[in-house]
Amino acid sequence: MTYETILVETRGKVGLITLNRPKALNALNSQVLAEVVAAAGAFNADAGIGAMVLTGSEKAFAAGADIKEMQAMSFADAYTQDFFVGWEEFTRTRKPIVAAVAGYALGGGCELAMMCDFIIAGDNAKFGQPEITLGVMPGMGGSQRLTRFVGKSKAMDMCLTGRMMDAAEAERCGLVSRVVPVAELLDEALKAAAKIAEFSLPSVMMTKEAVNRAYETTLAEGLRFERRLFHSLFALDDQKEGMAAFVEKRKPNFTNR
Ligand code: CO8
Repeated sequence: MTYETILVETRGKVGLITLNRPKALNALNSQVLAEVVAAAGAFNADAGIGAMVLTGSEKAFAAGADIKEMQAMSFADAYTQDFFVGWEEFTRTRKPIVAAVAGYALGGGCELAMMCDFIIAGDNAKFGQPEITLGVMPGMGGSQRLTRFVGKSKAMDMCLTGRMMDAAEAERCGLVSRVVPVAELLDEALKAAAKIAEFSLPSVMMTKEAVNRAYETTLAEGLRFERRLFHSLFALDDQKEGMAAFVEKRKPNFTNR
């Protein structure tokens, strides 16, 4: 597939997707959606890839859904097309995706970052759900995922006032896993993804599945689910290899089997 709104590269075992609509601050239109979903799907299916990084530019990760595309849409259009439902496919990507966020991550941009598995922020990052200022509300998960990340009070504050949160506040409240100088952001995110890609892919994928399950079920069910996955990993050569390597004081050689 030829991409026009994103750049797609591989760095070793890491798939790198860069949102690339600089004139619109990476606003997310239907083409961006189709291309990001296709690129993530292709990396997911590629046996040579163990993890991905999704990033934007230094000025904007993404300044939201494309307001110009949505502006004239009627209720019937939005409802019958189930506008933007395609992003759900992105959230079903089974290999880990690290969001590297610099600059604006607003509206759908903040929601897209939250669809990734964790967020590393540049120190100039600004997060917000400003949909209320446009006469609408979050529509790609902001009211639900942001609330789970930061709790009700701050999510209400963000969604009802439309104010932006800087990187330090985002780290303090658990929206991002770490903040790094913006000049080092991509390297740090690639390093984190490369580290993940060194591990046994089945254990990486099950770990992602288990952490995500914590958001969808009770503690008792989640613990049972985790234990079943944990037991199942003992069926793999990689468990034998990983533990043997520790005992023999050498690096493991995982084969994803
Ligand atoms: N959509 C379309 N174009 C945009 C967007 C956007 N979200 N954001 C910026 N742009 C465009 C501007 O229109 C401008 O284009 P042009 O040069 O042609 O006028 C260009 O990008 C540069 O932007 P600015 O000149 O405004 O740049 P500034 O540095 O002055 O300001 C801001 C940067 C503060 C980020 C400002 O651009 C801004 O406020 N942008 C809009 C932010 C916003 O409201 N985002 C939320 C959008 S709504 C949303 O995401 C809903 C998600 C749910 C949808 C799901 C439906 C089911």
